[in-house]
Amino acid sequence: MSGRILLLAGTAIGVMAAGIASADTWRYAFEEAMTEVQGVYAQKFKEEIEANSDHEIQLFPFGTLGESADIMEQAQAGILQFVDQSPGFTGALIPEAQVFFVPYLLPQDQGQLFEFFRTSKAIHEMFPELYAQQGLELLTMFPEGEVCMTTQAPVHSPADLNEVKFRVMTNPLLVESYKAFGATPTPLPWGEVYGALQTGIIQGQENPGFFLESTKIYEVTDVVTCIGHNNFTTAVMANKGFYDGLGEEDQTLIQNASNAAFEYILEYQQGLQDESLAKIKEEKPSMEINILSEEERKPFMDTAGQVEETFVGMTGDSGKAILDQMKADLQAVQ
Ligand code: 6CS
Repeated sequence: MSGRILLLAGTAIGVMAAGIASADTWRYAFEEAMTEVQGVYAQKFKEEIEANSDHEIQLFPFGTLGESADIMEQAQAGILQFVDQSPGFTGALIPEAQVFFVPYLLPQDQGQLFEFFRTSKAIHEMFPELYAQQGLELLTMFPEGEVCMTTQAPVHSPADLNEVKFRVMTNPLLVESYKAFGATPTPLPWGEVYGALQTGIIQGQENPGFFLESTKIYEVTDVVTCIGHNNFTTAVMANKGFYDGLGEEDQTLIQNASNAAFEYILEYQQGLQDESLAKIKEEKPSMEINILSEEERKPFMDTAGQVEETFVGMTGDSGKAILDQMKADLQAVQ
């Protein structure tokens, strides 16, 4: 080997060893449109990465690369560097992530909810290990808004959900939860929901206010019912092989971008639920929007213990440990 080649090889090894970052393009897919909550988060993340490095982020909103299950597969395979998949779809892969579907576990007070997501040991210390076992570096989890039901007919009690085929995300615990609410749960990927409501295959579904408005789900349902049972949680991850292979500088860049986007998306959600419900009413004045009273909520709340037991039955010691830690974390912010 000539002296010149040796010198070049030596320089290349030196560059790699020092972890000096090259300008790369990283692909990031999410389950919503660019202007919806996951899209707003992703745009802020991209802005932070690009402002603080020579890297570029390519964003792939819902539909461009398939359904939630498809983008998760692509992230695990390393075709995507980043993915946003909500626990509603991660249940098969990480059963413990279904804890977010125990009804009435998360606080309805937004201040407490945000503080829980900022400080929770279950989220920041326990879930990363479970995601890592699936080849994923968990970067963040954040709430997207209070989940409300939309149906064809008013719902004031579990009896009103009798015989209602109700779409849920593909998550066994959510199925159990809606059974306990009195409905006939039907798990479907998001892309099939509007058409299934339109053709009458299903008669109801649930989602946060902004999503009910942006996806025009009010065109194919007539009543919104809010019972305070949950807040939609999502998770952003990196492919673990990709993340572990980065230098410290790039890992810090990603953590900083993730933290900045997390605070940004919480701020973005101030007042969003009420604004979204008001917009729905404006678009379709005949839409009935019912916020159930404490008394009406009670029979729904009474199902929580039974769903919690089912969760522990499905996930064993590991699920119980997550649930207990979450309860301790929630206690700390209440
Ligand atoms: O219900 C769903 O499937 C979708 N809901 C939201 C708020 N985000 C993405 C998810 O696919």
